[in-house]
Amino acid sequence: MKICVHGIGYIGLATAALFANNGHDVVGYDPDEELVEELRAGNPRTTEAELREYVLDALDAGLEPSTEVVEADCHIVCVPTPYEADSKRADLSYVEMSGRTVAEYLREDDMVILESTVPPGTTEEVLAPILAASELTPGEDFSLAHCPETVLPGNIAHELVHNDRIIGGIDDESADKTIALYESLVEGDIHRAPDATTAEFVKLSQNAYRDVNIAFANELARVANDYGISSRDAIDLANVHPRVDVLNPGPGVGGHCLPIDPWFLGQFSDSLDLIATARRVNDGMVDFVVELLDGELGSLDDATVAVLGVAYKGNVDDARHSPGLRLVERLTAAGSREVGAAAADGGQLVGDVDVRVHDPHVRTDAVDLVDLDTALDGADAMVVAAGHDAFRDVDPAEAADLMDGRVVVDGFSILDADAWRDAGFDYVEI
Ligand code: SAJ
Repeated sequence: MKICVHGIGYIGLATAALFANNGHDVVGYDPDEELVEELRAGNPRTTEAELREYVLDALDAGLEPSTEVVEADCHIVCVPTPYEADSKRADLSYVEMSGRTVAEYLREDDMVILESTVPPGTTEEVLAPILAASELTPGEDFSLAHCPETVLPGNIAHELVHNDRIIGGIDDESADKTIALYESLVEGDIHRAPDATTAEFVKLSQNAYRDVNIAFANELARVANDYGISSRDAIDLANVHPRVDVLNPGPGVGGHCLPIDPWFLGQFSDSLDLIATARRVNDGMVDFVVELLDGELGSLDDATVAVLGVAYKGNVDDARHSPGLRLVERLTAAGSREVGAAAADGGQLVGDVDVRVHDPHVRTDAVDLVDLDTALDGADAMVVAAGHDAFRDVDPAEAADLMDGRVVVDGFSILDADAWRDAGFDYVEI
């Protein structure tokens, strides 16, 4: 089939590669000329080694990155759906723009598939009317379905092929055609949703489920701290029960999915309660880290803190919405230096915190990154804010030589606690 993938930034590129590696004639459209040039030169932006190989194979197989849309048997929309932080609503402008573009190129019997993560109702209520501007009728003259992506960053090449997929069409024939297409590509099972809105809802529910479960672990961590016990020990023991599986607490939830997608469930519903609370619990974990630091140091006033890790999770290079970045912001932001209770209620207002940031994987303009020794040199405290394996190798004796203070807050419980304590550190884990 001739396929046109709209948006080849991240998931779109992987999706375009999936189709090209399965013998389809694929054009990957993106208006970003630099991105298209880089791909044409054989330089995909990903740092995932397997995905890189997978994309290079696809380019060999004829995947054509392009700044031009083409007529195609199937248009797959993989554009971003950023969220508006204040309103917690999805910005659907890229989906709408893609819809208008697809409408210009649409022919009878073509297929249109939306893969972007969107609020329930988007395929039927937003995209279908825009595509109808082609003067073809959705569901009658062309098929339209939602097939959400589910790949885990860090393991994209594998999950792209092996994960189950959920597909919901705006009518039965749209679903049938889309299911047949994906069945020819993936090794996971294809599950038919009753309609496109359900497929959209399912994708958001999966991420909200994970977010709520992480919030539960995070709340346990805060409560355990009040009782002076280790939440990790407690969770390990709780999980021996056959029907209990508590996730891992940490300094918060980052990435472009979990901190955002749950809010999309509330785009056309007023019923979010637990899901919204979980979001706040997870976002509040950065304050918990600040409280721990403040408590261990006696005061954060004029302290020097080394933050290790601004990736949103371990061993990835993606810093979007990361707890590490939020922590840096929280420690340095002028208006947010109240620790614990608000200053007016007896809480303490801390002075300037000198924050040094190190991350071996991330490249970002959001913060100044320094090497490990520079970060630790003269620091009063060190915080592990991303679970990179590389941090396991930080030598406590060398850290003790460099640092002024002896406080370590381990957000992911990845350091060897005994080794750090033996080197004289006050070691605290979340
Ligand atoms: N995290 C914890 N504790 C845990 C697990 C995760 O604090 O026990 C944190 C991580 O450190 C990270 C955040 O949660 O900051 C999210 O990481 P993640 O590995 O749970 O998920 P993502 O965001 O990388 O990918 C998720 C996945 N969704 C689910 O697991 C339900 C992935 O399958 C989706 O494709 C992806 O969102 C997406 O694109 O929506």
